[in-house]
Amino acid sequence: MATNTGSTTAPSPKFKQLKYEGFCILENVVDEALLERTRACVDHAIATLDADQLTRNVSPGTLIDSGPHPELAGIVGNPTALKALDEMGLPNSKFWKAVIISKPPNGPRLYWHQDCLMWQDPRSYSNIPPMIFLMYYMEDTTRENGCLRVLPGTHRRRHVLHEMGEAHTPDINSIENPDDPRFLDYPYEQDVPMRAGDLVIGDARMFHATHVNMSDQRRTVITIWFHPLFDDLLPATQSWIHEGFHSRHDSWPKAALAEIEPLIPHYTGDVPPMRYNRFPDERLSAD
Ligand SMILES: O=C(O)CCC(=O)C(=O)O
Repeated sequence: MATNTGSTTAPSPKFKQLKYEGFCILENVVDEALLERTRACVDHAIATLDADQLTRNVSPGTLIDSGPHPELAGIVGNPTALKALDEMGLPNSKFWKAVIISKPPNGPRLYWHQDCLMWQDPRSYSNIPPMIFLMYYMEDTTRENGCLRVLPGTHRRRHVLHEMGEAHTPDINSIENPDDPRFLDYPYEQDVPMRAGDLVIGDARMFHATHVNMSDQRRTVITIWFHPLFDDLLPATQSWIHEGFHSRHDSWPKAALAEIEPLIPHYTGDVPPMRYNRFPDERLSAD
């Protein structure tokens, strides 16, 4: 399968960091108006949240799906971020879904996990991520209010955490076992404190987690899932992204869909969607 970066020029420093470490940060990519609009959407989503949802997902936080929240279209389609991705050599990104993840005061750690769902696709064993996250924090984050933590390099190297179970199952999301080793510290982990208005782009294959929110304020991130170089993914992967997007967002108002128009996946073949697969096979080694 031909996989290229879509660029003939030298890779940018940001792309190099994403390629070797698994993440990079872009500063000042959201203006105050867009932040305010997104915060209003977050306020509404949290106000109408079913109380059980937070109990079931106490480790990550609210985990509110983008489907019922077309006001997220502004931040999802943020043209500054899309231009930056193109310039980094990751054009033709398609949108799967976004999630509003709000950690209440004293919200616990989020466990270590990676979110790649297409480990059967050869792209998952290449230097071009099959799936990336764009995380926009609504507040400045620090170790005190539960900032992101990452394990650089784990997107391309096998780690002991790969053997520790699947992410986002009910038991780990609800912290059935507080002694689960996915809540521990690991050598070489790195804090990623963020400023509201900046953007962290990460490879979905990289292990990431968060600290406890020890503050008395909630701390919210919008996680947005993109699939760069969509046409280079396997047909079954494209078909799955297409279905995941359209089943959630086709009912968004026309104006919201217009804001994300370049990101809408269109798979026109007849291959059925893949079955999601969160586990790498022997093609991922520890070297
Ligand atoms: O809450 C955070 O800061 C990180 C969220 C996260 O890990 C995810 O969306 O996969």
